[in-house]
Formats: sequence, C-alpha cells, structure tokens
Amino acid sequence: MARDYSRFLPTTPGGSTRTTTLSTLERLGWQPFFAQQTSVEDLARTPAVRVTEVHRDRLRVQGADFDGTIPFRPDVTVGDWLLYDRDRPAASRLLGRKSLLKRRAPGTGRQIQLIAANADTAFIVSSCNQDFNRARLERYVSVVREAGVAPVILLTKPDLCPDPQRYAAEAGTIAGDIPVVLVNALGDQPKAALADWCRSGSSVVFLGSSGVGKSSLLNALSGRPVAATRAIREHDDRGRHTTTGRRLHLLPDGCAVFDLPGMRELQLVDAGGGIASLFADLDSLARRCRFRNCGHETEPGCAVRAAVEAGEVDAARLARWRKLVREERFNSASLAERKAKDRAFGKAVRTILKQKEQERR
Ligand SMILES: Nc1nc2c(ncn2[C@@H]2O[C@H](COP(=O)(O)OP(=O)(O)OP(=O)(O)O)[C@@H](O)[C@H]2O)c(=O)[nH]1
Ligand SMILES: [Mg+2]
Ligand SMILES: [Zn+2]
Repeated sequence: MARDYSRFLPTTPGGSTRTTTLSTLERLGWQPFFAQQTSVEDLARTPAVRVTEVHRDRLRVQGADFDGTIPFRPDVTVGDWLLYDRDRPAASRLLGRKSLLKRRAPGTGRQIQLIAANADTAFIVSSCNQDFNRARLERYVSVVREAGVAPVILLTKPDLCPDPQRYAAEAGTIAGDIPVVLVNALGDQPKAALADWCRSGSSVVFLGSSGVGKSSLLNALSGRPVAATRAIREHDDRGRHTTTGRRLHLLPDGCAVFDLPGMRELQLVDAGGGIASLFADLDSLARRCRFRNCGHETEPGCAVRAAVEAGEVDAARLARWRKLVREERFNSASLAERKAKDRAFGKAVRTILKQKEQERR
C-alpha cells in the first residue's frame, strides 16, 4: 500500500490540498524543507521517520505509521529525519538538516556532540535567581544563532523573585532583536506566553542549566506531567540533573518539544558566525585593527582598544567577547587537528591493509 504523501510535497500555487486535521507526520514536525529532499516514490519505499529518543545503543524513530528503533548512529541526533529502510534500518538515509545545535563534548575528548537537529526555535531558559548569568546567555545565543535556530530568552521563577523585571531588563540588552519572556513555568502561563513559537508543525527546544524549569515548561505545554521534575538545591539554586535522556515530545496541538538534560557547560565549536552576529560591533571594529590577527591587548593600531578608551565600548563586554572568540578558535582548531589526525590514521590503516592484501596474492 502506498500512502499518499503528495500533500507534504511542495505545492504549486493554487494546488494546495492541506486539510485542517493534523497527521502524525505534521505533529512530528514534517515540513516542506524535508519533503523537498525526497519524492513520493522515495517516501513510499522508505517512509520518513523522526528520531524522537536517543539511547546509548539505539534510536527511537517515529513516522506516520511506524514507531520503532534503529541501531545507534553517531551521525544522527534527536530531531533528525531519516528515510527508513525496512531491509537495512541502519542504512536509513539521513535528510539534510534545517538546523543543528552542537557543542564540544564535555570532558577531555575533542569530539563534537550533536545536541538537537531541526529545531525552529530555541528557548534559552534561565531563572530569576543565582542561575542568571549574562555571559552564559551570550554563549547560548551564539550557539543558537550559529545553528540556524531563532533564539528566545525565557526567564523562569519570576514568582520567587522580588524584582523579576530587573532580570528581564538585563536580558533585553543582550541583543535588541531577541525576545525576552518572563514566565512562571508552574502555572498556566506558558501556553499563552509561548504560543507565538509553539505552533503546530514547528519544533522548539528548551536549553539551559539543570533546574531552570525546562521539563516543567514542557509539562505546562502538554497539560499533563510527561516529564519528571525535581526541586533545586536551596543554597545555590543549582538543579539536580533530573532529566537524563534526550527526547522529542509531541504535544496534542501539533508542536514538537525537545526536553534535554541540563547542560553543565556549553563549549563553543564552529560557532564563529554566531559570536560575530551577537558582537557585530566588536567584530567590525576588529576588522580595522592594524594586524589581522590582533588580540586586542597590547598590539599597536588596535581599533577595539581605542574604542574602549574612547568610552564607546564596554570593557566587560569586550572581555566576554574575547573569551568566547578564544575558546571557539581553540576548540575549532583542535577539532580540525583531530580530523586531520583521524584522516591520516585512516590512510595508514588502508595502506597496511592494501599491503597485506598484496602479500596474500
Ligand atoms: N516557583 C517556580 N518553580 C519553578 C519554576 N520553574 C521550575 N520550577 C521548579 O524548579 C525545579 C526544577 O524544575 P525542572 O523542570 O525539573 O528543571 P529542568 O530544567 O528540567 O532540570 P534538569 O532536568 O535537571 O535539567 C522544580 O522543583 C520545579 O517545580 C517557576 O517558574 N516557578
Ligand atoms: Mg528536566
Ligand atoms: Zn585589535
């Protein structure tokens, strides 16, 4: 039986056949962007499925009439779309991504960790308490922008804070065009407060430290407790890493929501563009420095230092920018080095195998 996928393919003007009832694929976040990479024939043979859970050894994938698992693949993350190959599930084709959130994996390894694929909006969640940290918010914004995802800053726990507007005002100065929303995750506010972004067919992700209320927000949007939540530590407002798995939840009204574990650190890698867009003023000043590789410290002819001295640029902001740039360059360079090493190693292995093969002949 071939399903009729035609309405998920790009429609010609006047040829729209959309209905108002949501199909499973639409609830999963299937969009023309993905449909354009396939054909009706492809979809009939290898149906589209989305990765909704990532486990150590397997991935849960869901499609129009399919809910199953495929073996774990390091190149695939939660939110990815695959064309499911019934005969060889492990060889299912990965569709091109609309967006990809990633970071340098924590620990000493230099690998990249894929956080979530194909999110449309990222809610950068922080609380109106000791968790609030401007430099961390800037870090998240850089990663989110680089990923091709639209950032929104969400400030939770205003109900526990005497002056939540102070936090909102500070967050509002990070970038003029990023919406800032104060929301009590425990009440019934989230649905209305986030309605502009949580539309049917779209995918949204909550990012932030442990304990800021990411799972509470998901529960509020769902209208029922689909994810576990746990009280934070009183003395320092830190969370207890309650959510451990990475999962995409489907809401009844057709929005897909990622619930991820709280992140201890979000190390930047391949995020130069995201940093440059958030610190566009400093980035363009730096282009006027005498030396192309100016560190904006003691070099002569440094346009950035000159601007600080003239009172045009805030020294603290410059310090935060430099820290992000340095870290991003270091991580990206070590990643490139690692890739080169891996390539060299792969080449050496192939040479040895070839020699052995020749010896056997
Ligand atoms: N009063 C109040 N409590 C909140 C709010 N948001 C979250 N909480 C509480 O904060 C605690 C942590 O919330 P979670 O939803 O578990 O936080 P999380 O971000 O999912 O944490 P991890 O899964 O550990 O990353 C819970 O006790 C929630 O009830 C809020 O806006 N107001
Ligand atoms: Mg959680
Ligand atoms: Zn300089």
